[in-house]
Amino acid sequence: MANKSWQADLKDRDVTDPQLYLNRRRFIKGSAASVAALTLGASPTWASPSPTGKPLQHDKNAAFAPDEALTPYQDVSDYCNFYELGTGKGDPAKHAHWLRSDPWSVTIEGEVAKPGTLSLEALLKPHPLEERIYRLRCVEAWSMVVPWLGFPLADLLKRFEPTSRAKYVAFETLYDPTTLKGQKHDIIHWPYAEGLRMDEAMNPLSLMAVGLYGHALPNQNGAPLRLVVPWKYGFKSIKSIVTIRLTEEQPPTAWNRHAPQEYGFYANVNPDVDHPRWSQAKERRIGEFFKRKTLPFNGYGDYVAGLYQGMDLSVHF
Ligand SMILES: Nc1nc2c(c(=O)[nH]1)N[C@H]1C(S)=C(S)[C@@H](COP(=O)(O)O)O[C@H]1N2
Ligand SMILES: [Mo]
Repeated sequence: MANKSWQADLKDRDVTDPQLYLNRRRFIKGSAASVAALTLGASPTWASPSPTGKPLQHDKNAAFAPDEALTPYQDVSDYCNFYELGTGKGDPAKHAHWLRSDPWSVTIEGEVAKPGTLSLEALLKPHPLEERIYRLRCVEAWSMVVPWLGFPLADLLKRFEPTSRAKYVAFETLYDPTTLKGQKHDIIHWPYAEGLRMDEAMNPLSLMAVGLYGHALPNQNGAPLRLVVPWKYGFKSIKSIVTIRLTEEQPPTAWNRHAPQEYGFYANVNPDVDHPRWSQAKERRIGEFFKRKTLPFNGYGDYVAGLYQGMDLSVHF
């Protein structure tokens, strides 16, 4: 059932086009929100036009401040994928309260000299936050430009002292089907899992994010801690992480496991490798009408192309 809505969503990608979707939401919000609130007797939990999370102290990283229009906060928080909170693009915002993101702890295990489980506060303490404006492109061909707050994943991993056997990093999202009701549906294998090769994880672009637009992450965007890997399709950027495991073998990942012919382990943004059911040559930036050409590595080739030298990226897609 839920599976069908994912399939349908992909097939009807023009129907759920971000612009149409967002216009529809704005219309509903603008003209019918009060009626809906009266009828349902509930205050809408849709994202607000400005961030509501706790403001977070940070520095701006001038190296990642492209001269591009930012995707408005409301669109970033209203329109996204987070299957634990439902399969529709608006479900994560609507069901954001399903996720209890405080208190939170994270376990670092596997091939590290210093494994452990830390509270979020202890995990974050040594890491100053920076703002980095990154483009993120979903495999469904929409993209956005977001001022993330976070710190390099490499800095976090080094603290736990990876052993010489650590070749990959696996990440897992919280698993709690009683609250994260999307996990009651057998859409993908839960918990959501992602992975990076060690050199990808240590690349300075790989970001552990805890906020956006100057404030703590809204639940629907992966509170309290998520990955942002801007040269890969959005599904690699796993949300609400509770486990980080360093491994010798390539770890299984949710989408690769679900449909290996459609979603590779690497998932580098590559306009030359189409998804079997649609083209990856273009993308629609949320808020824009005309599609734009998708760039190899989502435009981050200078930083990361070297990681894949000698690899056939149409085989390792
Ligand atoms: N745990 C979890 N992480 C997830 C997802 C998900 O369903 N569950 N969806 C992914 C996909 S497909 C995308 S495009 C991004 C979108 O989220 P954002 O708009 O908040 O970046 O989150 C990714 N991370
Ligand atoms: Mo995505």
